[in-house]
Amino acid sequence: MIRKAVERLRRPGVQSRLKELTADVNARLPSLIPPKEERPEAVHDAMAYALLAPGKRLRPVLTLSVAEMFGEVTPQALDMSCAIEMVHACSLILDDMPMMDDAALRRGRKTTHLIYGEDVAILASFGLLNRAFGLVAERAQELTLSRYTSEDLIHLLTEAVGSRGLVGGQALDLEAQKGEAGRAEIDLDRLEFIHSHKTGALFTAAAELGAMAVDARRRDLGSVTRFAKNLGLAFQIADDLLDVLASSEETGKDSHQDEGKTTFVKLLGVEGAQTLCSELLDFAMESLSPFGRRADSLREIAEIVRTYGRLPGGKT
Ligand code: GRG
Repeated sequence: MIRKAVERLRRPGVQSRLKELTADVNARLPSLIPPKEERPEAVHDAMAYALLAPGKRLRPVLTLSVAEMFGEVTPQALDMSCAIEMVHACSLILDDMPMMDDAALRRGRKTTHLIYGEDVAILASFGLLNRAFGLVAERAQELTLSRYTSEDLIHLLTEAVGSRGLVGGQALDLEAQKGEAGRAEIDLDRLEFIHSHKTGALFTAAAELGAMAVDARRRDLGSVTRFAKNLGLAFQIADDLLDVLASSEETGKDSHQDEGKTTFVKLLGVEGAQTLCSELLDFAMESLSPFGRRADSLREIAEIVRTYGRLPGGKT
């Protein structure tokens, strides 16, 4: 079944559709944040610097591919996908800061705090986060949905970001790093918890938001959630693999950043991590079976993640 899916993906149409969706996101993002000339100029400039840097746009394209599977890419779905990218950019600014990962390179450029200072970088990250929530609230109110309220959409994002989502995963990740220097050994269960929150939660919210924005049936939403959870965890494992296997020229960010951390690669070895990544993607693909050919863009996203984890050069 999986082989058949992969053969279908070789059709040129699917890949070019993902490229079109990526282009739609890139074209829309600049108009959704305040202009750099508006006060406070430094914060707005830093927001644009972090958000418009050349990222892969995987999460917003996931939102749009799900929306398209159940309906179409509406202007509301497009803006909500951009809101997801804003949350992601916010998390990257914070993650790169000295008190967290202390990274110098992101998306092939100096990290935001190195250009603008830590004070402005923090404010820019909150500026992006706030704009993301505002945008989802504005667009959700324009929708007439039979299955979801606008509050459901906003609530989805708040849960994904909060202490039961990204914030929680990051907190436990930092705690684990401190523990390694002194005590706590971290096992696979705890690592899965950390990454399914730190990384998986935003993938899941991205996909669910796409489904809810076009009023997908609740039963179908469940399949989308299963797909995105497995995809998000697989993506984090692929990211761990790249940290070991690829150079910073290839990834556009610092390599060997995870040296002091427990990662899937450290616990399972390169081959073990590759196998787990691939198995999770197979599970993800299985959740798409009710949707037939309509899910081809999602299958392609999963294949991109599979390739990303295998080859050095998952460049942004
Ligand atoms: C308040 C939003 C918020 C977050 C605070 C800092 C933090 C909590 C969480 C960190 C989340 C994080 C940065 C996880 C790493 C996920 C990851 C693998 C990022 C790389 O994603 P890519 O490769 O990046 O998609 P590009 O640059 O292509 O967008």
